[in-house]
Order: sequence, then structure tokens, then C-alpha cells
Amino acid sequence: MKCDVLTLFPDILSAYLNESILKRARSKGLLDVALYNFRDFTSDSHRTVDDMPYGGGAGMVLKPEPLFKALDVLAEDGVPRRVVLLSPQGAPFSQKVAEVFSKEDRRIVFICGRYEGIDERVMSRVDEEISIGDYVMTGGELAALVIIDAVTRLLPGALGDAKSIEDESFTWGLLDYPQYTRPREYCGLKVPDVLLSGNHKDIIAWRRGQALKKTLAVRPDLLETAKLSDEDQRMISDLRDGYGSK
Ligand code: 9D3
Repeated sequence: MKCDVLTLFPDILSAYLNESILKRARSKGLLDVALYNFRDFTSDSHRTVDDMPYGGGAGMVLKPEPLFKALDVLAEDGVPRRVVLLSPQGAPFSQKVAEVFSKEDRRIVFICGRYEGIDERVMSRVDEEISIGDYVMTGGELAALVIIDAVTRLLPGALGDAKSIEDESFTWGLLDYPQYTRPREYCGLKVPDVLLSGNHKDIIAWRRGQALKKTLAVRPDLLETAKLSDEDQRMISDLRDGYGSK
């Protein structure tokens, strides 16, 4: 993925982009992120980015000029771009949207809002508006990082690879089963015997059961859309009837 981020606080993003998986994806050339402070595209001596809302009301509104100017300067390189505004009014981000972005050939411009909002005329330059969930943050920077993070791990070669992606397609739409590592017993807490049995079929079945049970308990809504086998359906009915106590 190639992207540009327009923000008043580029340092918020650079810290996260310069660690771990994202750092490695960037050095491998899988992820290309350019950060721009749109205050640098103001033309007044005070470098003003916001102003009072027409019609009155609390808070400040981001002025259109710095964002228009930033988009104009980016466009000078002639590279096609998809412009995404991060805002609480946006369509919900999801794993599906992450997959779409991971396959996008254009550069993606992420515009991060702040303050109470953005002058609506900026929408004339925006292709889509995206939200990361129904809660109010102080700006779009964390949303940009959430999206870049979720997309990056889908880029071929960005993760340790193959196996974990393969497991994902099997459990898609369900919550994860519990994981254990050494030691076999810690503070009196034991690893379930089945995981030490060496019986691969039993382990697969146990994990599937645990994933279904966890999903039923915490996110029953996910069971409406998950791909479930007849065996899964039977297990869920049993769990609903109160079998399989733990
Ligand atoms: C819904 C609140 N708005 C009512 C006047 C004002 C407002 C508050 C906070 C407008 C923007 C913001 C900053 N939030 C984002 O820029 C944002 C966001 C979010 O707050 N929640 C979920 N996803 C996103 S993406 C960008």
C-alpha cells in the first residue's frame, strides 16, 4: 500500500510507523507512507488552520484552503490517488475494507480531522469518508494508524506469513480459540490435556469448539454471518442448551 497522510500531528503517526511490523514493511518497500502537516500549506503569517463556524456554535472548524492546497500539491506528481476522509460520520471500517485497500493500486490519501469538524467543501475533493467505530476521539490520527496497521498485515510478505493467514481463513468470522505455551503448569494453572495429546484431529475439534463457545458468549452477532458447518451448528445448539459447561 502506498499512502499519504494529511495531519496536524505527524509525530503521532511516525512513532507507530517506526516500530515492529510496520517498520519492517516500510523497509521492505511493501508499505510506503508519506506524512504531511497541512499547516505547512497555509499562506498566512499565523499559519492558521481553523476558524469559527458560520452560523455560530461551539468549537472551531478546519478551514478548506490548507487541505485543498495540500491535495493540489500532491496531485502535481500525476500519480492517481484515492482520497479518504477519516471522520465520525464515515462508513464503518472493517476487515473487508482493509482487504479492498490492500489491493488498491492508487495511492491512498488519508485526511485526519481535528477540532469539531472540517469545512464541508473539502468533501468535493474526497472519494469516501470512513469511521473506525461509534465512539468519539479527538482526531483522525489513530484512525489512520488503525487502518494502515490492519491493511499492512494483509500485504504479501509483511507477516511471518502463509500459516497464520491460512488459519485465519478457517476461523474467519469467529473469535480466536485460547492459546498456551510453556510451562505445562504455572501457578497451579494447567494447559488443557488435549493440546499435549499429539492428536491433531482432537486438537482441531477442541479449538473449533472453544472458538464457537467464546463467540457465542461474547459476540453472538458474529454467528449470523460466520461460515458454519453442520458440526458447528450442532455444537452451538448444545452450548445454547447448556452442555459443555466450560
Ligand atoms: C461526533 C462528534 N462531533 C459532534 C459535533 C464532533 C467531532 C468530534 C471529534 C468531530 C470530529 C472528532 C474527531 N474524530 C475523528 O476525527 C475521527 C473518528 C472518531 O472520533 N471516531 C471514530 N472514527 C473516527 S475517524 C476520525
